Amino acid sequence: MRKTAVVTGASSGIGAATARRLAAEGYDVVAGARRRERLDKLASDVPSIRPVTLDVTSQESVDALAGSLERCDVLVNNAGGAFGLEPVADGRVDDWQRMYDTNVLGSLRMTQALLPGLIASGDGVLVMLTSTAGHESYEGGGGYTSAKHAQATMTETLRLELVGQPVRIVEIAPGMVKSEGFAVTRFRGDEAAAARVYERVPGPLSPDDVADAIAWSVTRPAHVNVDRMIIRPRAQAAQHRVHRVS
Ligand code: 8X3
Repeated sequence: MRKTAVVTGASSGIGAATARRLAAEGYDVVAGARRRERLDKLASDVPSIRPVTLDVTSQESVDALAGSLERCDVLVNNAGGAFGLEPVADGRVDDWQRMYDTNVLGSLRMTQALLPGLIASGDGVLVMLTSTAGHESYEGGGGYTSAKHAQATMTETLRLELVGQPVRIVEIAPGMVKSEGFAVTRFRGDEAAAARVYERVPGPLSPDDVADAIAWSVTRPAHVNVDRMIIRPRAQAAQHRVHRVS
């Protein structure tokens, strides 16, 4: 029997790379995202990817996806993002709401809906895509870092609450990843500002690098739980310590 993996935020970046990689590992992949045309394109190249329109901020949408599954062996909570870079004093409440609703509550909705299936599979794996921002703070990142800290803490809590159950709880915390969209969204569509984030950095991570870490973690034997993997470019020693070539 083939295993099924559900990946959220699968229309681009880390989510799309993870959907492709898990399909290559032999999983039937349910790829969820709001942008259906992009999902259809992804699925048209890979027959074992099933595209599903999904909005993780909608309980109805999450429940509809859960109800359509025959089984669920792996859940990758990847949907989320960063919106805005204002200091806390000037942060927009609607940006913060959006960051909490996607990164934190979106992961909660998906986890609650799919956890029974993960446990029933006999060896479920739940992967939370957090970020190094879930473990460090930086100026202008208050909304995103606090949402990612919350998501990281939720992951630890789940591991504590579920010990003894046949489900592994994995946190993948990437640093600088050059993926279409992430920085552009953060800079409210300013592509030039987004491009400057990666300027002269010799080798930021790619979405495939992160998908590789996810695939490795979920394909370990059932008794091996990769608690947390922090993965950064060699050129990034810490959030503020990025090597740029001159
Ligand atoms: C993204 C990493 O460094 O922009 O999750 O916060 S960072």
